[in-house]
Amino acid sequence: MDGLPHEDTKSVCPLCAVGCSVRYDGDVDGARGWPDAPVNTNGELCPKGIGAFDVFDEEERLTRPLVRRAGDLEAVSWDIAYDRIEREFGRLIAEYDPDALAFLGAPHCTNEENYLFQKLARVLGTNNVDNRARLCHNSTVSAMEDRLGSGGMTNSLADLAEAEAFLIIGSNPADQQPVAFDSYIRSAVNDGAHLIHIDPRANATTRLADTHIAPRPGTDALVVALVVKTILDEGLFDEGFVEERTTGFEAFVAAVEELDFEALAERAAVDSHAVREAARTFGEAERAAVVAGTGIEEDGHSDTDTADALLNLLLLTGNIGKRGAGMNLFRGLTNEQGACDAGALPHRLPGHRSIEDAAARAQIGKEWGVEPPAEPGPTELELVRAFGNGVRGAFVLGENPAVTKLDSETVASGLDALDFLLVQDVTHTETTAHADVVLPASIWSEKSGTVTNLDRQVQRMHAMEAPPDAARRDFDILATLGDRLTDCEFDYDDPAAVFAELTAANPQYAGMSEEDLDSGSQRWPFPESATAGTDVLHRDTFVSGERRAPFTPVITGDCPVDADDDGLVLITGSRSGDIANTTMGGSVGTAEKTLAIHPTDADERGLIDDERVAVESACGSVETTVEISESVRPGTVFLHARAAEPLIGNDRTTVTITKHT
Ligand SMILES: Nc1nc2c(c(=O)[nH]1)N[C@H]1C(S)=C(S)[C@@H](COP(=O)(O)OP(=O)(O)OC[C@H]3O[C@@H](n4cnc5c(=O)[nH]c(N)nc54)[C@H](O)[C@@H]3O)O[C@H]1N2
Ligand SMILES: Nc1nc2c(c(=O)[nH]1)N[C@H]1C(S)=C(S)[C@@H](COP(=O)(O)OP(=O)(O)OC[C@H]3O[C@@H](n4cnc5c(=O)[nH]c(N)nc54)[C@H](O)[C@@H]3O)O[C@H]1N2
Ligand code: SF4
Ligand SMILES: [Mo]
Repeated sequence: MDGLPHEDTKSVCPLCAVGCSVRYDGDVDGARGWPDAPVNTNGELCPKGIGAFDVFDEEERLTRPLVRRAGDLEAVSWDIAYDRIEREFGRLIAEYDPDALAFLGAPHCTNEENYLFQKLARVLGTNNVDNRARLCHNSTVSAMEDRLGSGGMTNSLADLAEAEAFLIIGSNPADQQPVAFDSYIRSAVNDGAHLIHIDPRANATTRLADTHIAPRPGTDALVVALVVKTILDEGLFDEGFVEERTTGFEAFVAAVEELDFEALAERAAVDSHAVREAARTFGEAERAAVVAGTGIEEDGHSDTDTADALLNLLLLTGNIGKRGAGMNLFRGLTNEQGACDAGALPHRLPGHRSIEDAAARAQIGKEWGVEPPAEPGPTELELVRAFGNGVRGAFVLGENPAVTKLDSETVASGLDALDFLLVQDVTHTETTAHADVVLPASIWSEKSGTVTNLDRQVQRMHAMEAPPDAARRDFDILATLGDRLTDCEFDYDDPAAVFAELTAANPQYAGMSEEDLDSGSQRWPFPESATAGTDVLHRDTFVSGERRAPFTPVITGDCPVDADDDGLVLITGSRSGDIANTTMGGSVGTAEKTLAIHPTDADERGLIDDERVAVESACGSVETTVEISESVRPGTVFLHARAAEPLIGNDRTTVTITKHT
């Protein structure tokens, strides 16, 4: 290879879930889009996307399979590596049972790869398969699944441009999903739509907002309940929708009436007037949309209070099942949606069908020759917690749990306690350091297949170059492992053959074909009879099959909001789930390493701008530079997620700050 990708081959940007189309046009300066692409319809790319071909440093690539011998990882042939995996997996299943294995997969990988990955796990006899989509948006997806029947973004990016009001909460799309923000939301706001931003910190998204509400971290559910209370008090709700499409309204109203507006506003430390104004803006709009991100998932906890409060708001105002509205989860990684659609989830088969659905299991079983087990597996975090204790062997596909799951010490000792760890990655990571076998895989530009973006569009990737040296495509590795480790059919010529099987196993993809995808995208649900997928979900009935969705209780319970006397609540953001900012890029920029602190808190501690300080939490400490800023609220400090890593435990973090001596 000449080191550069082939010109004019089309693929999908690997750097976030917006799913912009990219190609290499021979210009060494970077990737390009093209007009009429499915998402970036004017051919626009954000600066990150333009650099998509430079994400991986060739020097750092894994190019040979590695096997641990006498403590060291040694380069070996593929056959030797496969033999070792076959032996170890076989031994663990014989000595324990298939549930002694865990499979952590892979929003950086394609739909076909995730499908093969979960098929491998299930054919071996375990539902211990999950992917890190869980970590980013767990509570929002669970709340949506429970109440609406689907965790998928309810609307499309294109129809969001019709919204008259946006409520963006715990999300900073101006920085994190720039093309979605600039091409769809910014244009609507420029045309007169309102933008309400709820975030304890002002960021790039706030610049476009007409209202910014900065609650105490962790009080979002409460603030949304106050918005709901105003809408009810002022009669701004959609009576017709409530009557026809919801249940539990009376009990809900009774609970909201009980709320003491001023006391709760004080608890969240928000301005009552601003909350009421925001409620009027949202309630009076004909079409109003919620955009939610990882900020309402802080703590890694799985409670769904905020997501439930937001769904209550949307049901109350009739903003579900129509254009320019809905619950729009702005996902993070390129194929986070697709990894879930393909079944890399412990409780779901391909197409989000419950693992407990006997008919679905039987249908899949007919295709595979072996039925998947009926018992749902644990979640990714539960699996990681069980490393070395219940879980004896793990297969990690394109993840870096040593850094990104739980606190790093717990994970490191768990990884060491495993009898056998297989990692399939493109580079050395903190996780490969614990591995028994490392398989050198492929990056996005070396592979073909499909990925599914945040607004449910399936798009096709085409390989532009070959993997370096002895590295292989993820797809080929997974097919070989399936062949070697199981008695089932894993003999696929190419990703198209797997996509055909996936569309048979996943009713939401039924009727799609890789060939048709070449001329654009196809959106799920895509029933075979239709010529196009559904852009707005829940129109006449909810995906759950029900005509009505329930209101849920209003939760205003204790919020873990205050630090003790000297402490400050740490908020993090600019979460780096992507390859550029984490393993490959290695570090955050200098500007992002600063600790944003409010002038009042800085004064109290005698801190000045650019001063070096130590920030300490119960888990660890980091050194950083002070940046006095009104972008954060008093009582909180902000640090880039990557820089904050040593400080984060399993709960909301409070920190103390001392001058560096
Ligand atoms: N401390 C901390 N924890 C976090 C976050 C944080 O910022 N800080 N962010 C959270 C978020 S939002 C996310 S999404 C997760 C991310 O969690 P992870 O996904 O575990 O983190 P990454 O570093 O993106 O790991 C991805 C790995 O996949 C490899 N890779 C990339 N492309 C391919 C491919 O095509 N094939 C294969 N086989 N490997 C590939 C990369 O080299 C990298 O090692 O972490 C969450 N947890
Ligand atoms: N450039 C770039 N883009 C990316 C990524 C990347 O690494 N780099 N990663 C991708 C990935 S994997 C993901 S998951 C997405 C993440 O994208 P976002 O979900 O937008 O993630 P963040 O910027 O980490 O956090 C969003 C906001 O949540 C706020 N927040 C913190 N605590 C609270 C709280 O209690 N309440 C409220 N309301 N807000 C709070 C933070 O201040 C921050 O402004 O970005 C994707 N896009
Ligand atoms: S918005 Fe996301 S998908 Fe689009 S170019 Fe930027 S990083 Fe790539
Ligand atoms: Mo993420």
